[in-house]
Amino acid sequence: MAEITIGSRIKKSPFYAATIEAGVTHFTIYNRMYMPTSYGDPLGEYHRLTSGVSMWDVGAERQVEILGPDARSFCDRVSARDVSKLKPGRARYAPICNHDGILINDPIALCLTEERWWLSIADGDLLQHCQAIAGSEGFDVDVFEPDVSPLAVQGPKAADLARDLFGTELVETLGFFHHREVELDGIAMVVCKSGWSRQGGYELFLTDGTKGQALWELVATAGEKYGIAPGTPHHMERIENGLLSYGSDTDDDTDPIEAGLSQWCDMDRPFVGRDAIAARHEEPEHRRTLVNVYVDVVDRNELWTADQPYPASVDGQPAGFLRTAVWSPKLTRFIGLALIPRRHAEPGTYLDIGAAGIVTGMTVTDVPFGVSL
Ligand code: THG
Repeated sequence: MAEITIGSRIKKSPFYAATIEAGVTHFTIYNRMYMPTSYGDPLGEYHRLTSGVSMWDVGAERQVEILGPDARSFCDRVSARDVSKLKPGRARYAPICNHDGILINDPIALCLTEERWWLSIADGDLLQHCQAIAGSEGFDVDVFEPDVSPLAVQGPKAADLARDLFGTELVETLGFFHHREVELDGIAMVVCKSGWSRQGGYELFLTDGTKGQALWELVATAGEKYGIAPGTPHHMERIENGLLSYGSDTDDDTDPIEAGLSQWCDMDRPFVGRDAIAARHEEPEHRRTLVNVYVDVVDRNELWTADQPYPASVDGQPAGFLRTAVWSPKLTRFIGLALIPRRHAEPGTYLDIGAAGIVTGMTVTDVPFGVSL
């Protein structure tokens, strides 16, 4: 079993010490930070997330702050989604492309004030991209990383916990993707009703990195009566419920349409990458698409450690990749996401996979995994 070296080149979140103390067993590297991916009990963590409440160190979802008179127009220029009318106190999922139309991140954009926005980023160097575009196109903004670290509280009991922490008024008035500045026991944060699960919950954007331990303890203590325990963003739950993992489900040549994000792309505006995306899809049959698949697995225990993605084929010809595969506790079978040529994306199509005999094949389905039949 290989291990990862912990050192100063990779940044630690303000909750890092608390996660070690809480028994984290697995990290991934995300935005050049350590991000917990398991505390050693994937199924237990899944069930706590789907039936109780779970707390996650997602400090690696770094912020890019856009500050200045052109903050709004700048965010609208880099975002494939129209954010030109986003109000202060609101957030929006906002895919971002490079000039070639390739998806390079899928942050949540938070409008704090007219002139102050955060892009809460997935795994990719969005800071440099934004700094370069702000400079080259002459936007009157500063683009930098602020001291902000999200702690997610997710699960059906997250609202009860939030009520105990922040009061009934906040829980009853804060809608989905709304946020507000709050101070709790001298800890300043922005509370947003968001998070990378479909179980409901909040993200506490800590705005003072010296208070990570204090915030962690506050949430853990208040959550005791709801059976809270540390968890992590969870692939079983998010694949069941159709949330994209940029970089897991996509590769370096994926545009947002291929990634299934067309509903978040407002193509009638001149955002960075718009023309290139349109050109890529002039001949849509030459493009790929991300599909849900049922996965045939020989050795269930091997899948946890096997390397992904898996190359797929049809009639011996290469046919894209199974990007991500997991056990679904809800459907009691293996499911996954595959990035494959459109011509093979018809529901019911079977694709071969030769991943050292662990995964043998997959069948495309158009049934959303989150729907109980
Ligand atoms: N929280 C924060 N930052 C993040 C994530 C997060 N950065 C990276 C990653 N997650 C971004 N990915 C997503 C993907 C989907 C959603 C949120 C983050 C999401 N989508 C809803 C949907 O698809 O229905 C709502 C979209 C909308 O209404 O705008 O929630 O989780 N801080």
